[in-house]
Amino acid sequence: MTTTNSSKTCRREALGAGGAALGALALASRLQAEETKRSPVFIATWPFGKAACDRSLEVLTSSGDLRDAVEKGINVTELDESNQSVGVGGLPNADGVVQLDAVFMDGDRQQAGGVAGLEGYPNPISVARKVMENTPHALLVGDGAAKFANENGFEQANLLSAAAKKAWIKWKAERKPVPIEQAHDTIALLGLDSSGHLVGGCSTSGLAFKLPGRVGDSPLVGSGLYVDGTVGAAGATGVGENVLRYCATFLIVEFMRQGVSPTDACERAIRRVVEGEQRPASELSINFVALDKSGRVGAAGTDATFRYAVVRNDSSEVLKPRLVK
Ligand code: SD4
Repeated sequence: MTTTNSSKTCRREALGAGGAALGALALASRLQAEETKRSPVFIATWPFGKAACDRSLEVLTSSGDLRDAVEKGINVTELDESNQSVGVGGLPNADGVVQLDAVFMDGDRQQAGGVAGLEGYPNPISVARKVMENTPHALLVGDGAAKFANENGFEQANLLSAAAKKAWIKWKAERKPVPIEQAHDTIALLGLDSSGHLVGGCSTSGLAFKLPGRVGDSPLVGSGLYVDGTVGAAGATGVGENVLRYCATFLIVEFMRQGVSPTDACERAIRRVVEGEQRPASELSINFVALDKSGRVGAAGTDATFRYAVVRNDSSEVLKPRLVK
């Protein structure tokens, strides 16, 4: 009897414990379901990134397609002639020719496509996406990139605005180095949808009056942009040479993989570059945005003027990043 009683007691306790375990499981799966239904978020470099992210959210809301959302958001900046570092209106190279760089990445199996030194096409991010989707390659350059754009139905346009031409003529006459703050304004835009899918893009005309053929960090996977669907994404703006030699956005994602927050991950990458360069941060002009898979965002930079935009269902704002000195 005693045995039976105690075995009954044990069974009851076991059932109780089992019930608690079942309850915990149900709670965990509900939390997971809520987690996977998180609000979408877009983050982009510079204040003009806000209009781009607003557009991204609009496209995501109406189409549900995150790739479209990221592409169309970046298109807004590319077509804004007043932005002198991206797409139409971008400052040209030393020969007076606008050469554009862009990369598009889908974090699902690190799919990527890029174009570098592309001339005559106003939306390099769209061409980059096509490279990713329609070719087995990850990067097309120069004439090959332009031929691909043409064959895929992209329309050509004059990219050299009157203002950019004027700035180039002045630069040629004076041959003075361009202050870096005036020479960069690249857009890197990262998006996370409510199912946890991550996509990003980066688009630029590169540094003003660069040597013809010079390619910066922006179209290079792991430099101007990196998206790992299992961890998070990061994007860069600033002096490409100081970003690409350290694969800085790859580094940021790797820090996030180790559990570091997006802002701290950006700062750590900057510290790594500072250490490698043995120069003060203030000389480097490198700025980053980051987004992890759970929707946390962050940014850090060495330029006091750097700002970034974050857009969610219930907010759209321009924020001050952590300044690394
Ligand atoms: C480049 N990183 O080509 C780009 C320029 C840039 O904001 O970011 N401008 O080096």
